[in-house]
Amino acid sequence: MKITKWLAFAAAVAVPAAGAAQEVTLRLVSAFPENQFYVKRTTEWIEKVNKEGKGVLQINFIGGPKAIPTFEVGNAVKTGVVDMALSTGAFYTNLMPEADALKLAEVSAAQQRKNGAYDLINKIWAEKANMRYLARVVEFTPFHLYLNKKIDKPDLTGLKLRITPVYRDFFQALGGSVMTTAPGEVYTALERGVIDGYGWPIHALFDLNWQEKTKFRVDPGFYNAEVSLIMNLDKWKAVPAPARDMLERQALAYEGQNEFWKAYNREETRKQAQAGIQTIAFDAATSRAYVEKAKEVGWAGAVKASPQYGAQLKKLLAP
Ligand code: 173
Repeated sequence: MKITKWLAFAAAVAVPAAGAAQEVTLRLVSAFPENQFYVKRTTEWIEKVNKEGKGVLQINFIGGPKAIPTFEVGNAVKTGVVDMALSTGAFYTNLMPEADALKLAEVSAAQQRKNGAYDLINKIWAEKANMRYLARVVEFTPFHLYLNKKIDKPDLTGLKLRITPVYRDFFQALGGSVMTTAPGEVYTALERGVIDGYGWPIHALFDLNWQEKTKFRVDPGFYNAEVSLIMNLDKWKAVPAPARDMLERQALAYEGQNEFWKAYNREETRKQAQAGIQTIAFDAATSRAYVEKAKEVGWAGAVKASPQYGAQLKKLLAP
C-alpha cells in the first residue's frame, strides 16, 4: 500500500474507533410559522437536547414554512428530505386521512401511551407515511370559530371561512363555505376581507397578530388541538441506540410539559377579551348540540376516510 493511500485508509477507520462519528445530527423543520410560540418552545427544547446530547444527539432547526411550505412538511418527513418536523396532522392528510383524527382525542397523550393508542398511531404512521410519531406537544386546547360578522345561532350560511382539514366537516355541516390556507396566509386574507372568519385554537392568535383583524370568538370551543414531533421512519431505525433512546426520552419529557397549556389558555382567553375580541355564546342546550355536532361529524369523517383504522382510533382516542 502506498503511503498516501494508507493514510487515507487509516483516517477513515480511525474516526469511528475514536467514537466521535457516533454523534447524530437530525434536521428539524416547523410546519408552523417561525414567529409562533410553538416554535419558540420547540427551539428551547432543542437547546436543551443539544446541551445534554453532546457526543450523542444534536438537533438542527432548519426553519419554518419558508424552508418547507406548511402542507409539504409531511411529505418531506416521509421521503427523508428532513429528519423531523413539528406539525399537526391536519397539515399532512395528503399522506393519510388518519392524521387528522388526533384532534378528536378525549384521552390525554399520557393515557394514549398506556391504552394502546400511541402504539396504534405508530403502526398507522409507519405503514402509511413512513413516519415515527414521537410525541404530542400540544393538547388540552380547544379550537374555536373566530368571526368578523355576528351570528346569533350556529348557522354559518353565507359566511366564508378559512379552514384546515380540522374544521372542514364541522363548518360545512353548519352551512359555511370554506377555503383552506396555511396559518401564514390568514392575516392577509383577513386584511383583504377575503374571509369572514377562521378556525384556530384558543391560543396563538397574538403570535400572528390576528387580534388586530378579529371581532368575535364563538364559544364554546371544540376538539383538542394536536401538535406533534414526527420523524422519518428510516432515519429513526438507522439512528444508533444511544441517540434514539435519548431522543425518545427527550420527546417524552417535552410531552410531559403539556399541563402548561391549561394555564396558558386561560391567560390567552383573558388577553383576547382585553384586546376587544367579543365572545358570541349560545344557550346551554345549543352549546351542547354545537359541541356534539362537531364530534359527530368529526368521527363520521374520520371513519369514512379510513374504513381501515377509523373505528379503532375512535375506540382508543375517545372511548
Ligand atoms: O388552524 C390550523 O392551522 C390548524 O389546523 C391547527 C392545528 C393545531 C394547532 C394549531 C392550528
